[in-house]
Amino acid sequence: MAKLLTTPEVTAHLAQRQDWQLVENTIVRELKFKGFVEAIAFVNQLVEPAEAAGHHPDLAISYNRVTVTLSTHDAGGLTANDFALADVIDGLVPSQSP
Ligand code: H2B
Repeated sequence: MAKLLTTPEVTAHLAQRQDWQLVENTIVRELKFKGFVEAIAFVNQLVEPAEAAGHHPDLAISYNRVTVTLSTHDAGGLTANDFALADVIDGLVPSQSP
């Protein structure tokens, strides 16, 4: 099982990722899209890399907003796997996303 990160390690990872916020023992990014179809299309893009990594985001969709919450459930907190998946997700965000 992946090792839980220490608080300084989490702080250092977050310092490099301005779009992610620490919420309790998770990291969260909120994204806004043009509409529902675009939001769902984005979520669909996450399926393959999440499956490939064996690491899955918690997702909440509200019309054109997608809230992505990452934590390692098996470890009960944040591990390197969460920040690796955050980087994959960041790479999928359309640059024109408002
Ligand atoms: N995703 C996340 N976010 N955390 C986990 O602990 C986790 C997962 N565990 N996806 C994986 C699946 C595990 O249960 C399977 C057996 O690989």
